[in-house]
Amino acid sequence: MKESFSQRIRSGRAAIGTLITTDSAQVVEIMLACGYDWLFIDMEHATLSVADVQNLVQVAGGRCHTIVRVPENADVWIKRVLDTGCDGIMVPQVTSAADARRAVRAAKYPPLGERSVGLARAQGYGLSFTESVRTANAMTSVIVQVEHMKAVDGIEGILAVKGVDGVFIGPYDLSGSMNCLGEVQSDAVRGAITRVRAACRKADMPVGLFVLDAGAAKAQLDAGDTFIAVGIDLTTLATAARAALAKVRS
Ligand code: 3PY
Ligand code: MG
Repeated sequence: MKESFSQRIRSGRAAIGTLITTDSAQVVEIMLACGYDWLFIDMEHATLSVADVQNLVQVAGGRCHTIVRVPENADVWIKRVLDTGCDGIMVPQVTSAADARRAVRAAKYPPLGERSVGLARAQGYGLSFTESVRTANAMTSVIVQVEHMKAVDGIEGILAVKGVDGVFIGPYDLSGSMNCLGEVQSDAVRGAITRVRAACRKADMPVGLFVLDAGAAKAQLDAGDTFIAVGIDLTTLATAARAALAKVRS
């Protein structure tokens, strides 16, 4: 059986990903050619539909892990996204143990949760139903986003929820909840991140983080993050395009 994303982020080998926000097979192929370990496909802040997500997951074709951020913590999104055959979900704005339980309930089949049963791509359109249902809970990762001070304050409760496979810190929303929007390198935000990281380490929970700037990513890995997402497809394009033009014009 292939390695699950959960196993990967527990393996000790850093998993480096990037955000995919465009409905572009070419972008996925480029990121695969670059060697990214996982794709963070974003439905929360992008225009991607469930059909778009399925196309992107098909293009990835199991060559790297695909984790899809659902628009919100709701079973109507979670079951449809998981039925595309992606490797797991990223759930935004998990601020309490109850939120984490809601995500697990929608993402894991009984007895661990109450995931609704489909006969879609993830189940081989019914052809591999028995096998996929048997392995789904182990193979499907539930990553909860800690990105609000309420979540930082309640981190131990969130970490105690069975079925949570990893914690992913969202520094930007976290900074907003601390009244210092965008100041992700401020002492206050860094302090909150350190608290979350320490709690995760104590609970033996993989922890990851989003960084816009690749220069900052190495420090996060050194601090103990086991998975990170560096940059967003369109910001990577925007930054490179502006830099190229500036170079030519200078
Ligand atoms: C945030 O920084 O708020 C994020 O959600 C990054 O993924
Ligand atoms: Mg966020």
